[in-house]
Amino acid sequence: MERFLRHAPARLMAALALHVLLGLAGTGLAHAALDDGYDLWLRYRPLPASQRAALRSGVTGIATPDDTPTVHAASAELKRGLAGLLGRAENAIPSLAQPRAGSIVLSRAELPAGLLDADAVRRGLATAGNDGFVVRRTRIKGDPVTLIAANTDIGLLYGSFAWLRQLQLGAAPDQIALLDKPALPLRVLNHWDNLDRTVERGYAGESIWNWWELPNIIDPRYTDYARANASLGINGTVLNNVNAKAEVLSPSFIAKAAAIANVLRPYGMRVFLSVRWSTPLELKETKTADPLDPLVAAWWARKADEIYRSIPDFGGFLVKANSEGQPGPQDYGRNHADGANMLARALAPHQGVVIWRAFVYSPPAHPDQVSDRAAQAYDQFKPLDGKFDKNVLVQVKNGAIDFQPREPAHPLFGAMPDTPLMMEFQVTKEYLGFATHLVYLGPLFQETLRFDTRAGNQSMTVARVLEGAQDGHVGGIAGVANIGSSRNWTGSTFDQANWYAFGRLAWNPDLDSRAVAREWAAQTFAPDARVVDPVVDMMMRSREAAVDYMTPLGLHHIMGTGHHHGPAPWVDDLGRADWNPVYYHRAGKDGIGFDRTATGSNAVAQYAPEVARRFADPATTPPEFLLWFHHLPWDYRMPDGRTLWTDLVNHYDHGVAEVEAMQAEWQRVRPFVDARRFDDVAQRLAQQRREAQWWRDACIAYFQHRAGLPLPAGVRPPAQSLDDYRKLTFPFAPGHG
Ligand code: GCW
Repeated sequence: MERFLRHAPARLMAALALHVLLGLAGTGLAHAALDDGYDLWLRYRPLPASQRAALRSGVTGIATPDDTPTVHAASAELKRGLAGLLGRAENAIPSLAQPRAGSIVLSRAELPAGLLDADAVRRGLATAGNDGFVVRRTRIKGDPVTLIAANTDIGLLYGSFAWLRQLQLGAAPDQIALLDKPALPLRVLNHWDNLDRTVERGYAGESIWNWWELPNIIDPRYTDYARANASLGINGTVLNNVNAKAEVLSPSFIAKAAAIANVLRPYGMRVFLSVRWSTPLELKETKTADPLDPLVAAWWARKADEIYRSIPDFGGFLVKANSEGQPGPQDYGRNHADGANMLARALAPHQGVVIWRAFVYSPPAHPDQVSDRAAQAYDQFKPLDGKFDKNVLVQVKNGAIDFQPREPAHPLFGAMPDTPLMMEFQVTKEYLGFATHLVYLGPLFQETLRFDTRAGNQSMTVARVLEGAQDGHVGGIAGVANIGSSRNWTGSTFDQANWYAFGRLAWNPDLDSRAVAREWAAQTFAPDARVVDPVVDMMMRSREAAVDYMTPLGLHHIMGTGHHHGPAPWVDDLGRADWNPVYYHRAGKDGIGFDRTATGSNAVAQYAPEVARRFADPATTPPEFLLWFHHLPWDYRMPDGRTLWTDLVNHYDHGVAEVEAMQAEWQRVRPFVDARRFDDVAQRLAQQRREAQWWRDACIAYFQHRAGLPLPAGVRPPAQSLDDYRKLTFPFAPGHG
């Protein structure tokens, strides 16, 4: 503390003084003056006195069925959490051989004798499956207890975390009754982490995997990573970048991955690896990488055996093939199914899976013959529906271009009834302001998961598609991680919320993103409406704000070349036409937007007929997708009578105004948030405000130049000339990997 105070800048000191003045010291709010964000949402700060008293009598000890590593992790977490919430030492909460009055009882399969409502619990467990749980206040032989029951060890761990979450949210201990289970079996993080510890599209320091020091040096952070993920129900992690190196399958890297797997295993997390298609060829162990060559298949089978000897519960392979220059089966005239199935057969004897990415788009055969990038994944994969082996999942990005601030759901969802699909979201904010901008992604995830594909002419949301509602092929959900070596894991406090929201929606895709934001804010700051209300309000307007100041009305991919930082709608000279922003917005004298209707690329026809009909007509296309599907004249009339040009400019202005509103809201929480995090967020918001203005100014300057129109009345002209914006370069922007 003293050391901190000596070095604390004046603003921190002032905020600390304010905490003392407001009498917040000792309430758990001011306690957080030193909060560096490491604890994430698992902070377990002391509850207010009245709640502490209510909880105390129910925490006389923890009775567990046995001490398997996972049960041990559950009881350790309960001790840590309860000690924190009660302001006690962990050893004040003993492990018990038998339940006693006021104890917490973990019960797997066999329910304790003398349980009051055993039948109700049994009914709950009958529906809880492998990962679910039942939590309730009840009695054993007359003694009051908190029962956490599940069919498996991991269910007990998830139930423990769920109970602790309720306590952190301020729920009365005797009111908590939970019955929950995940909707999807595979809930996986994808790390785009390279073996040299750089992270592609990472904005939170280096990779958390210290590959160099592994396998003999184990960073305790790996355990905290596992705890955080298990608290959400995330049950798998792909350790390395999909732009994979052959070396990841060398014996030394398998040993490193095995060391990580050993740490993660008790927390129910399985390890996966991204593999490079041409690995055996590059390691010079085969003469080709043709999937139909028996020697190639035999190599992969041997490699799988080798991996499973070190990692018996290895999850499987994630593959980016024939995409953005990566090698793949098409190099040998084979298709994606040929490639995926060959790997699947190597993994099948070990119950492993292949997750094959559908993020593919090819360079045009002739420069003047550019096909629509948005249509290509569907064109390549739709014909392969039903051709994949049982242990293959096809992983589809949420939209057909690339993790833009807004995209309509990918047309492959609903179009592959005979193939289990994985959703791929990007939790790291490659196109949404890196870790600088506060953009809560919950609404983005929710929007896609609730998109109604109308597959089979019936209501069929993307979430139901993933769950296998179409034809019983159950898929999963993946999130490209935003986690790194920074002390607060994600580079900024609010980016922790995106990890949190991904995990919660992976568990239950029907959760409401606002409710998830409330949970996160209460655990991350304090369960106090004076903090939670303004914070949640900021979060809920943040994504739309970013869409407005970056790419309103369905615009997309107009970011800076390579790093994707800032606006660059003018770029028209890249190696491939479909990498240029001008290809995506097509702004000219005649109008703006990408015609994906029958008069253009007709990508709209890839959606189910009802959806396609709606998107084919500008009058029935939701305004937020207007320029995604249509090329329209600048004087096109929007529903409220304004011209498209005026509406576009107004959106840009609104985006900037929203960031200002977020800044004002953040000021309101100043008395209730520790000085360190308060200051960091305030600085990031100020930078977001500057960058939003830059986006707005540069885009308006450019589109005005293309349209040749005057600015709508009352609109402030951009601060600088178009040329000034065009000249900006960012050779050292992060995330290149
Ligand atoms: O979003 C783009 C990124 C690439 C990424 C690629 C992909 C890992 O700009 O950095 O590569 O997508 O998803 O494969």
